[in-house]
Amino acid sequence: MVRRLLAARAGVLTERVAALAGASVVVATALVRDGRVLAAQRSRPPELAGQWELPGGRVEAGESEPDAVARECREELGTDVRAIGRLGTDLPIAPGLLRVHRAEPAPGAAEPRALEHSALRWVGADELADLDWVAADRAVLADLTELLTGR
Ligand code: 9L3
Ligand code: MG
Repeated sequence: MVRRLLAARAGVLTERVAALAGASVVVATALVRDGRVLAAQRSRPPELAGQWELPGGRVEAGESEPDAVARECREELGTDVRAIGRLGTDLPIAPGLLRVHRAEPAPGAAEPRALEHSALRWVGADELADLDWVAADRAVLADLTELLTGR
């Protein structure tokens, strides 16, 4: 409980420091359905093309992170999701920090489509290691495994 409180405080602090420093926050979505997470294969930029990621993008000014998750999933996947909490810790990336949010499909949501990615794939815990993940997302694989297996 105390640890969770401290972690939450630390999260708020990093967010404020990042905002003050002008660093951008990028959200990534761990969309889970039937025990699998949705992985998306990047189509750009050339140095990341072909690698897999948790879909998402930059949080816009004045936008909450859960709203950014929902907007990015509508833009990139053409589907509605609900963000339901953080997964793992803040991960340093070139433009600032990456924060992963767990999400579930909104009721009646359309099947995700690769509107900006090269491909999509629902991945089970035992297949996570098979994908060539972008470096930042590799750091969240242990947390993802825990999430998918309930351990
Ligand atoms: N990024 C890394 N892992 C992710 C996401 C969604 C994004 N799971 C990095 C790649 C880009 C930057 O964050 O350098 C912004 O992402 P986007 O707007 O190009 O998707
Ligand atoms: Mg994106």
